[in-house]
Amino acid sequence: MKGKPRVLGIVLAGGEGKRLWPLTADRAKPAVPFAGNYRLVDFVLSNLVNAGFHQLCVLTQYKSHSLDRHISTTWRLSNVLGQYVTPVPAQQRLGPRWYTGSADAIFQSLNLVYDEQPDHIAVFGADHVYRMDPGQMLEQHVESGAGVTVAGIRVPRLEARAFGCIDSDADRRITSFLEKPDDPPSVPDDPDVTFASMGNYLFSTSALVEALRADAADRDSMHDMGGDIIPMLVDQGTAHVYDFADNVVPGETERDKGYWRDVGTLDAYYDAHMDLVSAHPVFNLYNRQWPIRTATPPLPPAKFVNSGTATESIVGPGSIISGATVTDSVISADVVIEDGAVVEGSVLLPGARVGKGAVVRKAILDKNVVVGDGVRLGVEPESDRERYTVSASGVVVLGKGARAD
Ligand code: ADQ
Repeated sequence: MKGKPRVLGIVLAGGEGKRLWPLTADRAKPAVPFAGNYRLVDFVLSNLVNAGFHQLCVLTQYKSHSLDRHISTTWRLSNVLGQYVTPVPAQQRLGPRWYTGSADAIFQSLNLVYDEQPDHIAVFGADHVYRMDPGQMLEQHVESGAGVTVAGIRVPRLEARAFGCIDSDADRRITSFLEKPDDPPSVPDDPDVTFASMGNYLFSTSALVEALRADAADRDSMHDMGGDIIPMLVDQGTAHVYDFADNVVPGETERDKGYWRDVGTLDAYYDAHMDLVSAHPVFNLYNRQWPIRTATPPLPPAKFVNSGTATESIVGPGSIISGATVTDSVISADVVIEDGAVVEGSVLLPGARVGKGAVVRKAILDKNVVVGDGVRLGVEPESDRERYTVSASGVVVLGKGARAD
């Protein structure tokens, strides 16, 4: 009888996330809080763990303290069953240099592969909000015998410049892979749609190790997974695509099936939050059959006093809404919004404070931001631009610990 294939999961979590500044001023992008309770990395880890992938390494580098701490305190699996989620900070094992790219990050960490000796390696990004059962992708990967299987999704062609763009034949073999092209190709049946890489890959171990070694010896390479390793395997004719549209996740609804967001920019981060707050949200955090996992701090329940209200909103534990009106917003844990304040279409991260009579509209307030009594944010665009970060679509963003007086 053939045993279950042994899979090592490698989560790439070393990215800087420059376009999410100021939320990434003090933390790695995968550690950015999301949806009240979570950090971005919780989505990929939940998908992998729910699918039974229980040997996972998370490669970190940039400002990784809060990410390392979150992973080691929250994601403790069973030692006795040989399950682990380990943060692996850059260690300079091959000399005094940091990771030069995502492929170099894995090349420098090959000791993890030699230790575990897996049959296959799942290399997944850490910056996306979605539900996916990677077990179904693994089945296709094993059956096809491909060196690598790349998860693909249809996206609007205009957004595809940020992605690897895939063309494949009837047997799902990738015939062309263009990393972030200026003029993305469209799918045959729709000129406005591109088939894009989700940045999630399943490799047979030997294909990955050989590709990484060849890449390390190539002085012209950028040592990037999407830019160098995947095109190399496409040229060798051994790369296949897995269509995310075929993925079936227990408990998903017609409405949230196929949901996947790259929250790489402030606007995308903001929009993905707005996808959570309606009565029938586009992304359903309440699917218990495929839970998004995390650990929440020991806080008391949320409290609403002095006729304070929150509608079409999520409110985290420990938060107090006192005589304030909150609509269309994500209020994380331990937030206080005081009497007469109005919060509309906003995202408040843990510990934010909004003073009496203040107005906060279309804003992101990072951890421990204090908005003083009577202050108005998102009301006068000119003065907001002078003092704060304002995104392309007009979201006002205050970084960790900032004060608006
Ligand atoms: P990007 O997301 O732009 O495109 P990248 O910036 O390399 O690619 O990030 C991929 C993942 O690797 C992220 O999770 C990031 O945190 C991590 N990462 C980046 N640099 C790293 C480093 N030096 N060390 C460790 N981890 C690092 C990729 C693919 C595209 C695909 C999109 C989908 O290259 O083909 O379409 O993801 O979002």
